[in-house]
Amino acid sequence: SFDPMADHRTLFLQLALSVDALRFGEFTLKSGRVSPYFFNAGRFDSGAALAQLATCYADAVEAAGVEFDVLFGPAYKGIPLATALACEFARRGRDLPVAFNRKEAKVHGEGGMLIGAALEGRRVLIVDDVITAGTAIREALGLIRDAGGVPAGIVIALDREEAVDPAVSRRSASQTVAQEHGLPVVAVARMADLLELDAGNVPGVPHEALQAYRAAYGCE
Ligand code: OMP
Repeated sequence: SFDPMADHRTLFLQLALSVDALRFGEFTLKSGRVSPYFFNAGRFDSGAALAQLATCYADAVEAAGVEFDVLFGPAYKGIPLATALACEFARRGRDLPVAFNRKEAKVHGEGGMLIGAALEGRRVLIVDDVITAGTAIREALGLIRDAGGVPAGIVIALDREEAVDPAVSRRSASQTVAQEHGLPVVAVARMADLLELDAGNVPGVPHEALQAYRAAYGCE
């Protein structure tokens, strides 16, 4: 039978549920919004889990056809994600440079805020965990431009597809970032995929609470 969800979406959501990276309850987000679900990329805390997650990211990036020269993982959550993705691309025959930032400026030693490959003059793909209001992604774009890099796109595991101010606009934060910066925002899975998976009756997923949250804050 026809599966309307691309493989990497289903695989990622099932993987996230199995390692408890996707949890349900009551969570206060960075934006202050109270959400019935939370995605914690820190639960991908073993080599095997990170490797499987990286295959999902790589499949999503390849399906989207984004062109870039270097991977960038924003501190902290993006660091293992970009690194694991670089390993996965190498396994697929493409050895890509990878870089990340530190959060605290270092005054001794090598100094600077960036670690790893140079960004200057290169097309940079940001690798991060989740987008809600887009604040974290905007910060990463600033870091890359300050280092002379050219942002080429963003890949995240989960697009929560939330409108920043639903009373003003129902456009999602990811759509807004994509339009403002003229960049592709690639998500391995989206809130809509979670609801679709849920429609298949996954135990423990509070369908009505998720639907209500999406009706209140989701993009159209
Ligand atoms: P924005 O900066 O609002 O896009 O939120 C993204 C950040 O919020 C992530 O990098 C996390 O630090 C955190 N977050 C999660 O990790 N998982 C979620 O499900 C939701 C959030 C959040 O606070 O919105």
